Amino acid sequence: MPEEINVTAGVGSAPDNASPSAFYGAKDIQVLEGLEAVRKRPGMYIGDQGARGLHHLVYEVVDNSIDEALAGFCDRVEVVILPDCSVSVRDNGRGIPTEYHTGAGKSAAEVVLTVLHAGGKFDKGAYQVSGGLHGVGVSVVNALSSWLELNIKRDGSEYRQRYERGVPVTELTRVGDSDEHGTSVHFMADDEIFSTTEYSSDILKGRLRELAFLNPGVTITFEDLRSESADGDGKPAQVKTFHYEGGIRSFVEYLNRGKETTFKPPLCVQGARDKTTVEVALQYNDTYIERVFAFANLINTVEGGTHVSGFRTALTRAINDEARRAKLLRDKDANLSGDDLKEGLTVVISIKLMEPQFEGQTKTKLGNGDVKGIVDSIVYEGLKVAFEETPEILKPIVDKALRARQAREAARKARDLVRRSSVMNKLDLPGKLADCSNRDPSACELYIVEGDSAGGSAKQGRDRGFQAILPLRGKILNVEKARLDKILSNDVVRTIIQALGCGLGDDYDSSRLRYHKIFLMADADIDGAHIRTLLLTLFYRYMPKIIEDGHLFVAQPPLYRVQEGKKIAYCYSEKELRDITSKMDSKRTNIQRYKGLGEMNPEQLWETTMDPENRIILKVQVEDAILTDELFGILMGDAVEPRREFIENHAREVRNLDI
Ligand code: 0RA
Repeated sequence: MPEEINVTAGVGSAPDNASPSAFYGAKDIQVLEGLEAVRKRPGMYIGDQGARGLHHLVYEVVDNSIDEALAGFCDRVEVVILPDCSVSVRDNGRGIPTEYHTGAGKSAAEVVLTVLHAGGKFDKGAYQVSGGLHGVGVSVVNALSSWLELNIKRDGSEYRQRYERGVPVTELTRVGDSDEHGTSVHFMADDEIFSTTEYSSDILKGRLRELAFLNPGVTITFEDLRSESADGDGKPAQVKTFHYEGGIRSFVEYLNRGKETTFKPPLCVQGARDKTTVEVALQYNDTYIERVFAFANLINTVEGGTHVSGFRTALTRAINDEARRAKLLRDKDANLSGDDLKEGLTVVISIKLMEPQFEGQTKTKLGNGDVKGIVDSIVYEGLKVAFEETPEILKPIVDKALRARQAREAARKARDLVRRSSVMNKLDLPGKLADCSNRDPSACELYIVEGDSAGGSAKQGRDRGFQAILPLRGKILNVEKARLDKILSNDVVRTIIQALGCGLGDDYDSSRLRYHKIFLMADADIDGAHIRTLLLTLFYRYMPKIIEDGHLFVAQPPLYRVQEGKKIAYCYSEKELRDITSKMDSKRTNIQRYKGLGEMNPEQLWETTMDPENRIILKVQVEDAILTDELFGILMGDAVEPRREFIENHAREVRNLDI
């Protein structure tokens, strides 16, 4: 241990106003050990060292600014990606305290920036985002940045300090007068730590927009000054401003933009009990999909939790009670069920509580037991009042739920048919499926292949021990636009569901999944992309657990085969082709371009795309639930304008456009 400390110990200088010793004391050594621990196991603090962890750095700093806003001291946060890919987050909060901290022997700011979990909020009374999921503190960002420049304005002065890999390389220095207040953290993610340092401006904008909805009154701006911005729209960078006085009501309007809604504006309920505040906004649209976005202390609780259960109970009870009172349900009608009320529901739930308990695989499930009852009673009372004030919105909701119930009956019948034949009986598997001989799902792979000819090559090329092939032919239904009964009557969907064996929707059962690796294999052209998107939509909307559990992959067939004499190489991108051919004698090379999977013979398909030793595969992951939801809505939904906009903005990212 001590050897490692020595390496960094000499880098920092002891500030004038700090301990008189020129050497690090015991406390500093603790600090260095702490930061070293972060650099050794970044995953423990920020999730991973890929794109997700990288974006996490920005969220961590922004969350600290948002904490200032929650405490009532900040109404502006500015996020800028600079041309060198560093990120600056500036707020007009109180500014991190700068005074000398006797106990620590350094400035309070240096404590906040170097000591783990010294988020330093001494006012325990406030709700804190940084007490939650992210909550690792700016010191972690500091430790994982090759450099970080801190700028603080407070008490009439402006201060500055620079750190390198977490270690202060200057003192916190007063650089001038200022009558402003606030903090600016400018950092460069360390490329020794992160496998990528390329931010996605869409992902950052998604979270910043979300934060602006959740904190009405706070203005959050975003600017991407990189020349090749991830936006790729070729337009000069512009400042994007997020500011929503309407809060989560505006959030629901945003989620439902371009869709027909049963009533306007969204219904809103809010209340508080025992230091827990509850806010809910909801609206029904003309789709068949339910979208529940729930937040606890501004953290997106993707896995749900007690606040979501409380909401569901209240919604069902309030609508049934009011529908009976208004004689929209007759005495002989059965109560509407929670499922009847899901179709087309868009809801945002935001609660703030003192000591949130985050559970679940990704620590995004709220566990506080008392929250269920609190949310239930606040939402129930609030909805009753709302339905009394605007009785006209109740009828369309009840009518829609009654239609949903009928359709669900039809769906149940269709599903029973599918289910009965999906019991693990080889005879009931779809005829086109070339199954593998292994019966252990964790060892088995299913290739869902577009087209019969590619399917034929795949069947011949595969290792039949553990690889099954399901060729698809015919139209894949766009599940974004259809209801479950119709979805289940579609041949292609049924074939897939039967082969997988795990059911779908509420019926999904992971223990019945027959393959733990599922590959989507389609041509590298526009049609292939379309088919892939349709399949992804089916999985995302009806079997999201397959994606969450990491079972879904996209196979990556090569685009070119290059041969020079006996040497053969496969290229998966244009760049690879350039790199490889530049090293070859072009007169003697033969370049074959694969227009589709069908052009590969079985051996080639095995070698390049199916052999676990050689193949390149892409795991399907959902980085940001709201962004993904939006994307599927845009790509597969009814409205044309947002789709055109998306395609215009992203056209430059499409590399192998082949119409
Ligand atoms: C510690 C104490 C206080 C504020 C902060 C830290 C703080 C941290 C960050 C990080 C980014 N922006 C920030 N703004 C504030 C309380 C300050 C006080 O009591 O005056």
